[in-house]
Amino acid sequence: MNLKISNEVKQALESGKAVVALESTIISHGMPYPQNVETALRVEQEVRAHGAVPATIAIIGGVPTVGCSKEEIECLGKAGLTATKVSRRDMPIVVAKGLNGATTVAGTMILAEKAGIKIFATGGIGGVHRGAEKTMDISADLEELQTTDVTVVCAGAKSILDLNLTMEYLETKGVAVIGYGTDELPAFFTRKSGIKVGYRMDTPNEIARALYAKTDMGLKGGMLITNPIPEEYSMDASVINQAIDKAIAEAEEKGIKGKDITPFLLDKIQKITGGNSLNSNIELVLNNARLAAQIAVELSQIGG
Ligand code: PSU
Ligand code: MN
Repeated sequence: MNLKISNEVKQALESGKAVVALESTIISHGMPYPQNVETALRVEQEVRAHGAVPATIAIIGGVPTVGCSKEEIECLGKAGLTATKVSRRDMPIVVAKGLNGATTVAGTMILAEKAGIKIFATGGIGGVHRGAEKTMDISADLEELQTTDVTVVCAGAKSILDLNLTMEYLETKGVAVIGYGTDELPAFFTRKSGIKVGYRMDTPNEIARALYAKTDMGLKGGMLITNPIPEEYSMDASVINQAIDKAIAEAEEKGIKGKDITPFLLDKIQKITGGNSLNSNIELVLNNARLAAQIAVELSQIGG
């Protein structure tokens, strides 16, 4: 296949240096322009500042690209919701048509694995939607964590999802959910959800050793590392939950479904809560980039 890996990323991988994958749907569909582009570039800086090489992943003109340029990031950020959101099922279509595509967590994991990148940082993952017992809306991100050898560092999941069902699903799929410095699953904008994670780990080294053991045992799939938003940026749970309920009610009213629902809800929540939630969102992504870089450095030191 035609996989374009930037020179910097290629050299880092060849010399066993730490590399962190970054997704692009968060740029096009997760935040408004121009903050999305500014954030994507700051996230890359944060990864570098902690000793790893960033690899932003997308499909550019039909070419799966690992290590996007500033211009490519700018282009995806400007395109916003008009860029194609690429999860597993969309990938061959976007490649065959020669389109630009922003990769989701699942899409980014697929390309990161092909490039040989083990660690990936993002904001929030997709999961089991509220009401999934009727709609069967379960993000392909969860299946990908079962089968693809990439570990995702996130701030938990937003309560646009059913967090209990998301945890049950991951357990069924054999995906370990680790709380970084916490026993509780973080809920993206807030540090707590009242739901227990599988394991608590307190250092990047502890996480790297678990990842090393998984690879060493030949166990397929990734782990999910959940990193609570820093206290000073966390939001008031009732404010954010009200915004989420309102956004979900509007999506139901408008009959929004399938791949459009997550971007619709993210956009609505941002509009309802204003700059507040955007700032929290930016800070938690930076926080995850930092932890992912630290884990990647530890992993490269133990030869994983
Ligand atoms: N949740 C967020 N921010 C995001 C996403 C989800 O809090 O940016 C994006 C990610 O790219 C994720 C995708 O992989 O949405 C999930 O979409 P779906 O539910 O359609 O699988
Ligand atoms: Mn879905």
